Amino acid sequence: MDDDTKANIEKAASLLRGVQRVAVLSGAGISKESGVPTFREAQHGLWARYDPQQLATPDAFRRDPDLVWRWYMYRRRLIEAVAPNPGHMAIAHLEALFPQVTVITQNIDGMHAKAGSTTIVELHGSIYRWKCSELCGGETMFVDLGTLDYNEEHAPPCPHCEEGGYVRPDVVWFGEMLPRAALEQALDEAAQCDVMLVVGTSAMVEPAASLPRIAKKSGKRLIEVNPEGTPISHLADAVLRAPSGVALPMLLAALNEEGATQ
Ligand code: BV8
Repeated sequence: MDDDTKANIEKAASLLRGVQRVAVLSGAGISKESGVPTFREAQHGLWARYDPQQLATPDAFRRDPDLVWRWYMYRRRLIEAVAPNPGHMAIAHLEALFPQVTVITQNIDGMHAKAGSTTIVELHGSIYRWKCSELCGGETMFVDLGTLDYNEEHAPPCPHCEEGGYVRPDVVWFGEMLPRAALEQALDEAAQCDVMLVVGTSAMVEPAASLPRIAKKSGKRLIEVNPEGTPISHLADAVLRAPSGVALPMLLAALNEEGATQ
C-alpha cells in the first residue's frame, strides 16, 4: 500500500473512531467486484447496445414490455450467480464497531443483506420483488413469480388484474418517485448521522445524489470511496481513490487496530 493511500485510510479511520451513527450511501460500484456491471458501464453481450438509462423507464416498459422484462431477467441471472465481495462484507462488519450503521443503497441487487448488513434502505427497490405494472389493486400489487408459469422472453400478464397490467420489477425507474418511507429514512439519516461513507456511486442520479450534500450541509463528515472522482468528491473530508473491495477492508483493519469506539 503506498504512503498516500495509507495516510488517507488513517484519515478516514480517525474521522470514524468514536462516532455513534454511520450512514453508508452505496451505488453500483460496490457490486462491481462481485461481477455485476455498474449501471453506466456498457453492458455485456446483447445488452451492450442499450443505455440502461433508456431501459429503466416506464415509457420503455410501455413501449416494449418484453424487451425490458428480458433485461431484468438477464440482470437477475447475473446477480443470482454472484456473491457479496469484501467491500459489502466490510460494511456489514461496521455494525460490530458502531452503535448505529444504516446502509442506504441505490442498488437493487440485495447484496448488502446477503453480506449481513441489517439496517438497509433500498432507495430504488429490489430485483427480488415483482409487482403489477398497472397498480391493479389501487396500490402496489405484489406478484410472487413462483406462482406463475412464465418465461424469460415475455413479460407475464399480471395474474390479479383486468387492467391489462404486466408483471414488472419493484424497482424505481427514471421519472418515478422513490418509495416515500425509504426516502424519508435516507434524508433523516443524512441529517442525523455523524459520518457518511459514500461508496461506489457516480453521484449523478437524484435525489440519491443530494444525500451527501445534505449530510455536509448538516455539518457531517464525508468519506468517499471510489476509484474515480465524482461531483461530490470536493465535499469529502477523506477520499479513498481505490476499489471499495480493497479500500473498505483496509479501513476496517485500521479501525480494528485501535478499537473504533475509543
Ligand atoms: C425522481 C433502479 C421525482 C433501476 C435507478 C429530468 C426529467 C425527469 C427526471 C429528472 C430530470 N432531471 C433529473 C431527474 C431526476 C432523475 C435523475 O436524477 N436523472 C439524472 C440521470 C439526471 N431521477 C429520477 O427520475 C428519480 N425519480 O426524481 O422522481 C421526479 C419524477 C419526474 C420528474 C422529475 C422528478 C428516480 C431515479 C432512480 C432511477 N433508478 N436504478 C435499475 O437498477 O434497473 S438509477 C441507477 O443509476 C442506480 O440505481 C443508481 O442510482 C444510478 C447511478 O448509478 P450508480 O449506482 O452511481 O452507478 P454508476 O454506474 O452511475 O456509477 C458507478 C460508480 O462506481 C462510478 O462512480 C465508478 O467510478 C464507481 N466504481 C466502479 N468500480 C468501483 C467503483 N466504486 C467502488 N469500487 C469499485 N470497484
